[in-house]
Amino acid sequence: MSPGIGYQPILWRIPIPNIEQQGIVVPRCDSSQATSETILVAEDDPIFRKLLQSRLQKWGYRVTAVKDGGEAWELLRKPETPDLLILDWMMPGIDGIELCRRIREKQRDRYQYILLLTGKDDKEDIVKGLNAGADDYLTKPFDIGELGARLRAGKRILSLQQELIQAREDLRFQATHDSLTGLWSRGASFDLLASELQRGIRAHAATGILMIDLDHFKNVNDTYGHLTGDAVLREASRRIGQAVRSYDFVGRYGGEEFLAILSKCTTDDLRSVAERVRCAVAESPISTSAGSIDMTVSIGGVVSAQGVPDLELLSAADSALYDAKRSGRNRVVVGS
Ligand code: GH3
Ligand code: MG
Ligand code: MG
Ligand code: MG
Repeated sequence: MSPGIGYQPILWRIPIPNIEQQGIVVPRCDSSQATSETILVAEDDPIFRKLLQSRLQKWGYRVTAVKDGGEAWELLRKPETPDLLILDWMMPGIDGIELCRRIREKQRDRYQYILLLTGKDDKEDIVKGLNAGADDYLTKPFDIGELGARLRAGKRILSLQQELIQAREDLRFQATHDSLTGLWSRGASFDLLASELQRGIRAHAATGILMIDLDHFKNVNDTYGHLTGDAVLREASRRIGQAVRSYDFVGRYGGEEFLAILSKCTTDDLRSVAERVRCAVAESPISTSAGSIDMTVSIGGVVSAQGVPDLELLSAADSALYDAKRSGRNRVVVGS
């Protein structure tokens, strides 16, 4: 009743070392293997369902047990569903194979590992089950220890998959954020500006931009060194990020220059957000390991007229910033 030699479920796609071959003892599945994993069991035979449920609970799983495919599908359509599924093939209504198909068709950000329970051990049926989207199968009646081992294999796949998702998210973050300040990177800021301007055109709303530049920042580096300069940059970035509205974006445009993109923004909004940013940086000295350092920013802002290209807007904000610098720094100038 065991799977044929050479049978490898999803494992063929992701190389996983055979831990038993490496001489590592795989513990028997018993109650000492506490796990907080949740499992969905869909099984129409009440005795078998109860048996499965109590054994899985003994192993530490949180179990949701349902009596047919329809109930299982109701649950699986909810946003938060278990990643480990044990589905009986033969059930009234929606059977295990149809459930597999539906689960695989559904767009989901996390993979669900499906162990199919079947009374069939005909090769063709097994192929049908795997083709429908099952990752593995067990032919009834099965050894309970084998069930435990197969669930552990499923959990290994799921945790690898979680690691991959996490790695992809980390890479995405690194590619779009500045490593020193955690703000959006220059490239991502341009993309955000372009899409925000497009959104503004569709919504008949203006977008505001602020060019924010630290005043006499070179003096900080010259007086205290670059590491202290970095600390000041980080704290100034944090203050700027906190002073804008929750739906605005702030990016690091250059060395000590920042770009804030303010969606749905009137000239009055622009002025008030810019003043908040200016005050947030200037209101108290920035404390560093080298002592407290006073810092101020100059800000140039513009509000987009519909359809003005992003580069023209940036250059208008840049000229406003230079006006702010020329007229004494620590101030906001709104250009047109
Ligand atoms: P202004 O008021 O006219 O803007 O004067 P400023 O000194 O702020 O401007 P300037 O362009 O002369 O100097 C900017 C300095 O910012 C020079 C550069 O070394 C420093 N800088 C740029 N990026 C970083 C960084 O990541 N860390 C540190 N510590 N310094 C940086
Ligand atoms: Mg059944
Ligand atoms: Mg500067
Ligand atoms: Mg500058």
